[in-house]
Amino acid sequence: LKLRTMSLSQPLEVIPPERCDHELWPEIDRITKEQLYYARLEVEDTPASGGGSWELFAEDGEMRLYKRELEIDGLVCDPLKAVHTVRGVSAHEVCHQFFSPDVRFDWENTLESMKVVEDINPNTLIFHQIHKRVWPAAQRDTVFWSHIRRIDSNTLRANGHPNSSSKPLPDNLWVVCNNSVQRNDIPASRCLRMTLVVSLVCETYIDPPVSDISKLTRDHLKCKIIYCSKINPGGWAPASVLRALYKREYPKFLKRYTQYCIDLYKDKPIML
Ligand code: 16C
Repeated sequence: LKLRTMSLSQPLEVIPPERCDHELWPEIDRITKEQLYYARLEVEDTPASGGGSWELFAEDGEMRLYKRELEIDGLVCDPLKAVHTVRGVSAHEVCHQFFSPDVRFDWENTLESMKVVEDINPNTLIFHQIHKRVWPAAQRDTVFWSHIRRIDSNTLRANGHPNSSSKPLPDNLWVVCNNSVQRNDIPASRCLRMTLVVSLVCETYIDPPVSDISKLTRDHLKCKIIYCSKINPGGWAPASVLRALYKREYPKFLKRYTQYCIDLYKDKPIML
């Protein structure tokens, strides 16, 4: 309970790249920025990674989910991009819950087990997760680093987009990036090792604006959420089952996860 309470309110220290000497740090820094750029490209104007255009496959209110069909060595690896807007929570809060290991079982229902195998710095962990088995395929596991950071306006401008000048800048922006890492010391045992690159990019907009920050309430918070994933199943999985599975599960995940954040924070002080 103590850990949980702390994790909800404790502000995260943002570690500048030059202060981390872990061998993975250059990769973590580069991939996080690349994924941030990729996530913030507009679906309408831009190709999905690897070319081709995004295809809308699910829509519910503000939530829209797009996919692109891609097969690698006969395996379905369709990239996904989901956009959603919710009110009552900040980008920091939504990203913090996604990163934090101590609440993962509260919202993630694909898991059989989860372990933090390395603590790189306060904003970066390496996870080993064993996912629930989906019949008739073999069980999967994943090993990935997960990194959370706040993006300041200078980084955002340097990371700019062709259409960025016409878009309003968010009041703040956070990103969590998860990316597979090869770890020969963590055997896959009875599982097939899935690989992934996942990003959760959240933008806070103060809407309607407040002139006096002390008057800010949760009714002023609008959070734009962009969730992107590229998953390689890592071995045989029937294409039709896989596509039916993700078309059903990603919208459920996004709704469940955002509602979880809204419910969790509704009576708590705002963590901007
Ligand atoms: O991003 C999410 N969670 C993070 C923290 O756990 C992290 C983990 C991502 C991996 C989630 C994939 C779980 C799939 C397990 C079963 C695979 C069986 C394959 C065989 C099927 C015949 O980043 C939130 C994750 C939300 C997941 C929604 C459900 C996705 C369903 C299937 C995904 C496989 C896609 C394969 C490529 C198209």
